[in-house]
Amino acid sequence: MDKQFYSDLYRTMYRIRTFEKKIEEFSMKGEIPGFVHLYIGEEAIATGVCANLTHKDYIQSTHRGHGHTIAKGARTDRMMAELFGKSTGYCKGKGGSMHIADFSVGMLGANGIVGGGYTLATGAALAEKIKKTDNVSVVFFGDGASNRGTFHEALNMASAWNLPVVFVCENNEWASTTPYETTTAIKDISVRAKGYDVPGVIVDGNNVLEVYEVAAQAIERARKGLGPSLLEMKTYRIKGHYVGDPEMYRTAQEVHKRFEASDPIKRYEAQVLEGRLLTRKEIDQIIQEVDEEIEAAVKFALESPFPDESALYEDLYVD
Ligand SMILES: Cc1ncc(C[n+]2csc(CCOP(=O)(O)OP(=O)(O)O)c2C)c(N)n1
Repeated sequence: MDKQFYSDLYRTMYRIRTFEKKIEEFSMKGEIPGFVHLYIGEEAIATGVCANLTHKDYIQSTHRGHGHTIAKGARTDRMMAELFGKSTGYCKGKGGSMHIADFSVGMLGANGIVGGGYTLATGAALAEKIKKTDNVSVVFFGDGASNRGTFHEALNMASAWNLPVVFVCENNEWASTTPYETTTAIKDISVRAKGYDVPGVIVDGNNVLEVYEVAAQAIERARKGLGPSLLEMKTYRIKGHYVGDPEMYRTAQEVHKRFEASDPIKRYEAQVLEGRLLTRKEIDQIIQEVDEEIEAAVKFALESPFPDESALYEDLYVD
């Protein structure tokens, strides 16, 4: 791996973190309409997985989708504008956080329906198989979503039909206000892979290099026509379920302790500095460039117009 590889991983993770912090700030001020779910603390997953994908590959995202969208290569200015409800946004300001998609980079969409992505990603994989390409499809989902019936239906079909799709579970230990163990009978979601005769792997989801390596194997397997895999990324939800969540169900100390121990950006920074893969100066340069990019994205969003009233009934149906 060359320097570019290591700096791209840092840039993507830091870009997601910085984007999310801005969203939190403006959402708390009431300037961003609707619900927003932040990806802070989970950046290594989207970053490590998507580093293995090209724009011809697909991803299907979730309600917590900004990180996936950024990691797949979408533009932060158009995302920011969408979140502010502006006409320059990805959905012309009419969709908001949970509907952002960018087909030009293979990002098929966020999804407000928990567990709504499996069948879409499996369908995309089936299309690629029929077209005889070596493109793959990845579906991200939470631990809560793994208890939806669609998970089992899609994984079974993907395995039975040997489809190029990778199931990436982001086990952050929470589903809204509900802790993992109260809703899920098994300790590890990855063991469900056995029931569908596919590889199931547990990954440290806060270690971007480990995520990258395990995802590389699963994606390669899918590209070669050897079928799906289930990857369980162990992580932790650092922020409330949504911006503004009073979080009555856990203590701030508990969250602080977990973040201190597992912050994926801090951990990666230590790895690359220790291993002399990047210098402090190179990291600071990335930080400065990304800070400028996100400031410019906010400016773009703030200066863009809201959609015109006449656009209310446009784009409701796709031919
Ligand atoms: C079908 C459906 N049921 C319930 C909800 C409400 N809801 C939104 S997010 C969420 C929790 C999802 O938890 P998880 O899948 O673990 O993802 P996380 O929020 O932890 O990333 C729920 C229940 C929904 N949006 N869709």
